[in-house]
Amino acid sequence: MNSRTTIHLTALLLLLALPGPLNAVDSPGTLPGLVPRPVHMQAAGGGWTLTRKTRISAGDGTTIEADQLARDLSAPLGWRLPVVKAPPRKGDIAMVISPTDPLIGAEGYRLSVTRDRVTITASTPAGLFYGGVTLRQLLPPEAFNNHPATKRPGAFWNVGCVEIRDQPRFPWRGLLLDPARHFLPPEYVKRFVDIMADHKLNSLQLHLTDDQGWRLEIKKYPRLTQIGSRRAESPKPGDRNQGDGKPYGPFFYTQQEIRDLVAHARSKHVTLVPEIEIPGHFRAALAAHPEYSCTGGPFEVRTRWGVEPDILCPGNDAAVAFAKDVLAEVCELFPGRFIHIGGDEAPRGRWKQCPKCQARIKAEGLKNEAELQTWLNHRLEEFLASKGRRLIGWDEILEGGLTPGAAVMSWRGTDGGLTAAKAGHDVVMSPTTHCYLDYAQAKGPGEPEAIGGFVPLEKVYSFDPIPSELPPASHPHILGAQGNLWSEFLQTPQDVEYFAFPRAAALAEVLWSPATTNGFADFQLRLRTHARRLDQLGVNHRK
Ligand code: TNX
Repeated sequence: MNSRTTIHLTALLLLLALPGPLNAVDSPGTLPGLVPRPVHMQAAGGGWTLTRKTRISAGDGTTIEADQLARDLSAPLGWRLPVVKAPPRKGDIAMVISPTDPLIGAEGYRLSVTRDRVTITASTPAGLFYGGVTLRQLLPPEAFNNHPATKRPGAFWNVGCVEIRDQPRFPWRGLLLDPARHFLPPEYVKRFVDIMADHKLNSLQLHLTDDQGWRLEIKKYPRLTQIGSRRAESPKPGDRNQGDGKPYGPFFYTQQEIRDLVAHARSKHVTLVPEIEIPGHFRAALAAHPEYSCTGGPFEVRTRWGVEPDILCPGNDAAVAFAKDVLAEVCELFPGRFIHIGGDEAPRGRWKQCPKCQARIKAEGLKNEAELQTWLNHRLEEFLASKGRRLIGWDEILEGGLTPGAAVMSWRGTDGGLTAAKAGHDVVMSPTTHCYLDYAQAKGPGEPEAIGGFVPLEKVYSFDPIPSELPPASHPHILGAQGNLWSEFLQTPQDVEYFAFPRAAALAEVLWSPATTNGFADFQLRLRTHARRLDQLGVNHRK
């Protein structure tokens, strides 16, 4: 490299590192740092300006999304864009529902920015919402702040003219939060939903129960939260085999808080997927109800991480009824299609010794304990189907044979998902290799303590949820993927955000953008702009 190239390179790097001007499209023709990258984007000359006179012209059926956009922009603007049921004037933002547009699927949109106006067209409210998210990303990063970006009245924001046509590659674009190990207050879960929606992520799994805590109010069984929502202590930071001596809890979500969360998530087009672990990771439930175990207990809520040998006793009719009762209340609270029953890491040793479980195996003609878990899943699946819902579980539910309608979340690699998809089951990919956002993202003394593993940003970005061995006819069975923020070592919302970002932004792009357009270098370049949005949002992202 000669010295001239070096100077040019240095100048370029300096330019990239400097905080940019207020408009996000730095010059016509360059790509603004949109994350995830849209399917099609054509920049043109000139621009549109958001001023004090800008209104949102809401076409038929668009008012809710128009109000949402006005609300999302009101904090950084310091005023609320008026939403009007009138044709757009020069300078306005127009929202249009066009139900028959074949070019935009269920969640797709077109966004047209001309000198005269911005037009967002979609065939559904979700599409309009995502068009709004893209428009906010076209504005300066300050558009993501909670406070007015400027004190100057009538201050304006520019957007370069651009035509965007966009739709997601996958319908399930998910993350998992684990309030069972370390609780996250409902207000924080709302904020997390907002941040997800800003990345066009649309599915949030809540891991509500585990050995270390039961975090959901169940009216029929008040002991679940009276006993199960607290533990005597937690593992000590720095030495997971020692206790910290600090009582933890009671922490749980009331049913009212869940209803409120569901409504909030719905407004951001995020589906909440409740996970109730059955039959394993069940110790907090057994502390409250030892009668549903194989041995009868007594038990305490687990105070160390790891896998618990005592699990639900499927040989006992009352225990099966208990599981269904819990799921009945869960179905009342969560309107989404899928109910997650966990199913992972359920050691079957107790079942081997349990006369009731052995009697069940015999009576039902089952081969072994793995088939007993399938038998249990079958009961749960029928129960959920009777309420119009579908069962999803971790890939262990494949071991004794899958029940007919079950969907699989593949975490121990992608093979389980591959097998299930080939057999005609729906699959969400969540392999530890690419999707475990609780694993370290970098090495070095400055990095926080983590559970183990190593999943750097580039690894997440390189993920393709569709295994190359899967025949094209089965591709539609891959619903998408999910990044998991298991929280043994994520004690606070700040920890969650540090582990989530920027990796969740990479996953969002994997799930939204066409596989062919993705290039890590291009993503990294756009991430510079996107990191400024995360700063404005106050997200504790890894820099
Ligand atoms: C495995 S993934 C688990 C979780 C842990 C996680 C830690 C899965 C279905 N089970 O219980 O929190 O590893 O990375």
